[in-house]
Amino acid sequence: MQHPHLASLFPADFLWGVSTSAYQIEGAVHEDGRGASIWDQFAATPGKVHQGQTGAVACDHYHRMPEDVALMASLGLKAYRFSIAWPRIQPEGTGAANSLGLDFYDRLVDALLAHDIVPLATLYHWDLPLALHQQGGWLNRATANHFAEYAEIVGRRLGDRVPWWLTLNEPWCAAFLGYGNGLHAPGMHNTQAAFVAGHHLLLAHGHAMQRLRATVRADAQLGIALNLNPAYPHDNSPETLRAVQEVDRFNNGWFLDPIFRGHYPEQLSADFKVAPPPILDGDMELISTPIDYLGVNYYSRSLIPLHQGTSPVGTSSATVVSDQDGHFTEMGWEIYPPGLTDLMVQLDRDYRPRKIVITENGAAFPDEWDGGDRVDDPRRSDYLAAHIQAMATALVQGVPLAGYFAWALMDNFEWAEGFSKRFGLVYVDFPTQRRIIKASGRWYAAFIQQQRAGH
Ligand code: IFM
Repeated sequence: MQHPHLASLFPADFLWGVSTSAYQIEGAVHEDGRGASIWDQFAATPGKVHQGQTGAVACDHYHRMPEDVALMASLGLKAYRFSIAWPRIQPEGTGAANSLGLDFYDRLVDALLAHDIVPLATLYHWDLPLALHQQGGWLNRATANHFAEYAEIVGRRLGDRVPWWLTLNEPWCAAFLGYGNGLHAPGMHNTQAAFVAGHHLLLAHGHAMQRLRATVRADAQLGIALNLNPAYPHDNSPETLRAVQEVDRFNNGWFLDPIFRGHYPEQLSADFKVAPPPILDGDMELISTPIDYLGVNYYSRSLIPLHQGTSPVGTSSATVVSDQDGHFTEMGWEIYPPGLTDLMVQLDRDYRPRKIVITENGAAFPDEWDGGDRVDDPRRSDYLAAHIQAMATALVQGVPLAGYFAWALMDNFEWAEGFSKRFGLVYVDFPTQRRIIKASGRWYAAFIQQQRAGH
């Protein structure tokens, strides 16, 4: 084990886990009364997903859940982050709960607890019920009210046993990729719409915070997971430094400011060149309902080139240049562990979250399986080790870090990239659904084991 000292830097109760989300792993899209989601429709639309792939089967986790939980236990994981599919719970997004859908998550939670694995549940990881989309989706304020009912249903059923909750996963992606540039479901291309959707997602978060608080165990920790992406200047010209601030508002402030400060960044709608979001009385108070912890999904940074008189916002590929000496994952994302330390320190200084949990961090590489029981992925182990080290550096500077969840437990449906990008610590041979623990999975298991042994 290469990092004995590193493991000892973390407190005994630090949560070491892995993450997944419902549509990316479950499959079984027509089973037990599940309704359709915007991702079923989007993936079925030609040209939207790599090779027309869909999540219809994915990792078949819906049927293989007990063995997947046993696999996690064999890795010695302390925690598991999963998401609940809203269309399994309310097939049309409103009305009575589908008990078969709730039963699945009930069994999952019990299986985790039976193996001493702490469950962390995300209410929304992008699979909006299609019926709600047909009524306007996140452009319709009523969707936030429907989300409140859904949160209450789930809170009542699982809230006695699930100690960690996230309302939304990455609302930036749901709003901007879904409504702004159309790379994700529902595939709309309209910057103003992204801004409106973002506001309604935040309202849904605020409602869900309150409904969960009223229904789940008193010691439960409630939060939201944001994908945050620190921006760095490529040169020191005033134009570039201004562009860095603009990108930072777009990437980070758009969701951080309303949640922690109760208002949007002042310049945001000007940056977008759109009207301000549709804020009604009481919205910002609801959105800034105090959270117990901030979930941070960190993968990379943005390196901002010179923007002469043009706005970098909304043209994400044009906002980033490559560091020629950089290393990149198969997603084309630069591997930049110091960005995680910087981000943690800045968040702590600027927003003072009570706790931070890294709810996602990981890398896609073109892993190869030899048909036996080995998949060698040294770059992924290095990626994890470097980011865990970066977290330790933040921890010793006083950042209140409470957990780390590697993305992902296993290879899965990577949205518009289909199955072409493998993020798992466990390899999935999709034709046979065989799972093979990668070398990085073994590395992570050994690291956790060592951390346990040190306390
Ligand atoms: O697979 C996604 C996940 O659903 C959300 N965060 C980023 C991951 C990798 O792209």
